[in-house]
Amino acid sequence: MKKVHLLRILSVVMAIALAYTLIPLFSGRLAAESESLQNPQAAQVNTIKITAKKFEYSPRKIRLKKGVEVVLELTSLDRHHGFKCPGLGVRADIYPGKVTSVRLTPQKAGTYEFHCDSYCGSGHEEMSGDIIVED
Ligand SMILES: [Cu+2]
Repeated sequence: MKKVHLLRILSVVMAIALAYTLIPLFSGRLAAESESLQNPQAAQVNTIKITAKKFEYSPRKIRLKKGVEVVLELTSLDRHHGFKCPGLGVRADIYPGKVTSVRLTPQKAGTYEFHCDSYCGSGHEEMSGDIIVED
């Protein structure tokens, strides 16, 4: 009799513990879903993949919209390169087999040159491209 009573208490305690773990999970998910319905950009930030190799970037021209956040995903196809865009305050190292993410929200329209700032060989000085920010 006493044992049955104890088991009943234990199962109630466990049910409460389970509810406490599951409810925040569910409500967190609901909040995230309703946020993405109200503001699609909160859930979806545009990603632009850029590859680097001796002695060029692909793509060489990147078009962005003023005030719209993007993530640049940089990777190298051969060796260590740099990615420096002084006009937008961006600098990163790019390695083969690794993705370097740079988050950026351009605030001013214009053309911003970027280049490799890690010496990579005879064509290093010409390794560059443009980020074009449009209104
Ligand atoms: Cu270089």
